[in-house]
This record gives sequence, structure tokens and C-alpha cells, in this order.
Amino acid sequence: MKTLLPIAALILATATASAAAAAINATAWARAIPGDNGAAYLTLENTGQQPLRLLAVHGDRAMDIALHEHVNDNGVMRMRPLANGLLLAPHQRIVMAPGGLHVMLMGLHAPLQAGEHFPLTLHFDRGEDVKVEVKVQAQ
Ligand SMILES: [Cu+2]
Repeated sequence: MKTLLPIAALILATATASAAAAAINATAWARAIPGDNGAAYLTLENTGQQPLRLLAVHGDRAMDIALHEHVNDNGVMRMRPLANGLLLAPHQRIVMAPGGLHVMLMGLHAPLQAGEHFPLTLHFDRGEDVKVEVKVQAQ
């Protein structure tokens, strides 16, 4: 048993090191919109060998930022928060789009205007936070 311990420790250290590297390619855009609320759409690709779960999105462009999905509730499309975040399997690519998954921006400090851009920080269940720049496009 004594000889096994260092090997186990080495494997653990290697696994931790690879998990710490950001294995996400991310881009983001939003639609210019008048009013207090808006949405950003991420394109995420897990380039690593391990599943990653997007748990939260942070930023200071809006009071409250949350991951939302659209669900069909007896014929009525509603938005609701993703209770368990968004899971990306190894090499999986997820493209958010209007009418589906989105990053809800509630209580914008100013309406989203075409041509502006602002940062969001993507917080995953492992690894480092990922920063992405949201480009605001005309309708
Ligand atoms: Cu929403």
C-alpha cells in the first residue's frame, strides 16, 4: 500500500492541473432593444475532455443576470431559469438563439444599443471563469 500512495497522488495532481485550464470557446451577441430587459446569446464549445457545467453568468450591465430557457407551457411559450445550469459534454457545442436558451439581462442600467459591447463572466463548475465580450447588434 505504501508504494501505491505516491502514484495516486500524482494522478490526482495531473487531473487537477488539466481541469484548471479553461476548455471553453465562447462568443456572445445581443440584440439592440429599448427598455429595461434584454437577452444575450452565447455560443459555447467545450474543447476539453471533461464535461463542464455553466452555473452562472455575472456582469455589471444589468441588475440581475440569469440563464433562461423557453418552455412550451400548454401552448404558451414561457421563460424559466435553468435550475441546474447548462451542461456541456466534451466537444459539445451549444448555440443559444432567440426563442431558446439565453442569458437574461434584467434591469439593464441603460438600453442595449447597436454597436456597443460589454463583458460577461461565465462561471463553470470547474476550471477558471471565462470572460466573453457581448457585441450588441441592430434588430
Ligand atoms: Cu429570459
